[in-house]
Amino acid sequence: MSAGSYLINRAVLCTFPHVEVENHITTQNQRIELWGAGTTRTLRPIWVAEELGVPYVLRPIGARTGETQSPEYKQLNPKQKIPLLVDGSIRLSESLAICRYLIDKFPGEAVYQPITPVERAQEDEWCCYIYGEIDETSLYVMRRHRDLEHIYGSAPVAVASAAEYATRHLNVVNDLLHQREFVLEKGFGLADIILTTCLIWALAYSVEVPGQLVEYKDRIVARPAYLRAAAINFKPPEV
Ligand SMILES: N[C@@H](CCC(=O)N[C@@H](CS)C(=O)NCC(=O)O)C(=O)O
Repeated sequence: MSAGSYLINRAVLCTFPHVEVENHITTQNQRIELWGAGTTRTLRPIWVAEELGVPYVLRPIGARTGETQSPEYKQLNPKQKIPLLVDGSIRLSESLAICRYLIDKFPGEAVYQPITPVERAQEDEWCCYIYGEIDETSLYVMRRHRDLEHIYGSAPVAVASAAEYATRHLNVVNDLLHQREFVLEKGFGLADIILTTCLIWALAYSVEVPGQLVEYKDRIVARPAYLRAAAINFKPPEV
């Protein structure tokens, strides 16, 4: 079976004319492929692509469906995680790295692109902080040791502490946003995409989110590109 032949069975009928969801792979295909749908991490690259008008093919494999475990997918991504970007011979995993690649390759006014070393570092500072402290250290710990306790073990103390830890760091971001529309003064960018997807996740997990951040999230998710991306990412597969 080729890496993509399972898609014959998993083809999603997409109502978005600019997004192709293919049921076969052609090796000459140079269009960007985004693998993975259904989670807040897979939402990130789809959202960037929607903001910047990147033409892409969505391969909507899901988390915990076994699809990331297939030998064919393991060949594409030895980490067996989603999301994954394939652009010709380039393969990239890690939602943050994929988003950054798309922003650099398809620059556009909708998403701030840091250029100078200082601009880069300032964006990295917030992306790493939000990703490291809130996504990985807090929310993913809650997911692993509560939702996925059958795999990773139940750890209620760690889950409660992770929720408190998330709130502590969300308060720091809340303070930052007192007088700013976006995480960086220069405008809407990658740090906002990482933050907003974490806020959606945190609220779904009943983590205490400071009020200003809830307002911020409501404002950001009204963006047309977000609405399209969310509809594409969370669209249930048609069988
Ligand atoms: N740090 C990675 C995390 C990727 C990750 O853990 N993805 C999950 C779904 S959100 C996954 O692929 N889990 C394995 C599986 O579902 O089989 C990123 O941000 O891309």
